[in-house]
Amino acid sequence: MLRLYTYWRSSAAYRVRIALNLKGLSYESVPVHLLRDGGEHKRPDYLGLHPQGLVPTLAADGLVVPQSLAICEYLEEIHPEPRLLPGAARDRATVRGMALAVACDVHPLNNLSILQYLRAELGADDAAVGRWVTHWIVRGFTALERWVEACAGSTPAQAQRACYGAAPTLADICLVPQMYNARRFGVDVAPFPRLQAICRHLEALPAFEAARPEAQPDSEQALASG
Ligand SMILES: N[C@@H](CCC(=O)N[C@@H](CS)C(=O)NCC(=O)O)C(=O)O
Repeated sequence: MLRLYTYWRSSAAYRVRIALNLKGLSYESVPVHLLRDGGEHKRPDYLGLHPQGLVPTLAADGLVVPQSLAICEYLEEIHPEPRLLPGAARDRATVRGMALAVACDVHPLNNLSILQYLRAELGADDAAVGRWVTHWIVRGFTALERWVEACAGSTPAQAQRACYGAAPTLADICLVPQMYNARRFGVDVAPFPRLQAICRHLEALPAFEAARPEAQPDSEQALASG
């Protein structure tokens, strides 16, 4: 049985939920609340699973895998279909590049502990934190919008339903949660029409719909409705 340590609003966990759903793998969700009691991810029992104290973590048959992209690649290797990475090495390189552009160069800068540090250690107020988050998301999305457009090449526009081609890949698994973050932080995403169109299309697919934060059993919405 696959067990996913997750938090409904965590975009890194959202990536893994999409990957599991796309591959049709059932899993048990173990909620790790990032805010309650100072953060359940900082407890010794969780640190025993994930030395960095971040979500998500995947546990399966005695194996424990921290880091969302390592988890997605592990799932890809043990359940190759449907593919999250294209068949040709050159296409895989592009998809991995796009995924890393979000996962390494955008997402960490709007992560909870970074924003807490800005507030507590550097004295940033809400407005400054908002400017910080917006700056890094806009910078990352500007590049990704251009990159996705360049990759569209000669394919008809409707064939480019995802970041790279028609089918969802690891790049989309990173983009959709980051778009969720952008909206949540009130970032104006109008300058990114391609990224928006891709997200609209993907968010309607069952695998993405079931992975969205508000659909999780530990979401504020789910807990409020009992
Ligand atoms: N690179 C990591 C990032 C994980 C990460 O930053 N998780 C966030 C939630 S999206 C977290 O646990 N934050 C807790 C904190 O910053 O204290 C991954 O892809 O798994």
